[in-house]
Amino acid sequence: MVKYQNLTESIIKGDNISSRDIAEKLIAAGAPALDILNNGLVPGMDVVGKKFRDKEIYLPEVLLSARAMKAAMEIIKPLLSESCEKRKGVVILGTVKGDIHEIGKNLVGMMLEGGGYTVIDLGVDVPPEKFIEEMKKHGAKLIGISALLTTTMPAMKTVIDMLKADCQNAGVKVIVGGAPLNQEFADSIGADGYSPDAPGAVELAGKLIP
Ligand code: B1M
Repeated sequence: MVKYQNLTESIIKGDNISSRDIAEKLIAAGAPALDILNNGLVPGMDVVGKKFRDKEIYLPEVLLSARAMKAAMEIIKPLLSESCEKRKGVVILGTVKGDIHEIGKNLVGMMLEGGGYTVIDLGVDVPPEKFIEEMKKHGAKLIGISALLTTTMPAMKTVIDMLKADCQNAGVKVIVGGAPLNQEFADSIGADGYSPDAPGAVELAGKLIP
């Protein structure tokens, strides 16, 4: 009988064959998709993040773990969307222009989906005007921006400034996150919220667009 812990271990090991297989077995055993995400996948990536910070593992291992997480997500994602009967608002999500880091952004997206939001993921290296364009297209009330490079953080302010320049966008909120950010930076660029992690982003969404 497979357990969430087995899935966590496959993520830490970076084994995409096992992670997919275990996710399939958990689904077959009746485990809810959201529990698989919260109790199996996220704890695995948390460990990987800590090990990387402590220099116990290096970049290739982080990338293997991300691949293992993606493989399991392919199995649970369709069920994750179905599991929330009443969808909440739409969130436009992306990594800021000039930045191609996506692992943290993807985690945030998955957790928001799991939390009942419809996520329009614009991917990486997203131009400021694209955030605004997609927000309007989908009638979204929340934009989430991720940045992992100190050099790309200022481009987050460009999105916020463009948003605020048009009074028709009043009521649209922006949340930001990414390893080099903090609350002080978020405040300085006029963001409506900052979270250091993916669960915190879901909490923020709940407060800003309940
Ligand atoms: Co790069 N990289 N990287 N990298 N990379 C960092 C960020 C770096 C700190 C490594 C280092 O030097 N120690 C450094 C930045 C230094 C700086 O800016 N001061 C760096 C650099 C320099 C670079 C390049 C410039 C290297 C080069 O080419 N010379 C280059 C830049 C390319 C570009 O973007 N234009 C580059 C490239 C890459 C790879 C492509 C190889 C790869 C990315 C692969 C991918 O994403 N598909 C990569 C990786 C993997 C990393 C590290 C090792 C790991 C990042 C990661 O995925 N962490 C990173 C080192 C580090 O962070 N310690 C590093 C795991 C992830 C789960 O955490 O993204 O922080 P994180 O997300 C967290 C929270 O931050 C938060 O929730 C997540 C989950 O809890 N969060 C949000 C994130 N977004 C959020 C949004 C929210 C709310 C919360 O609301 C919207």
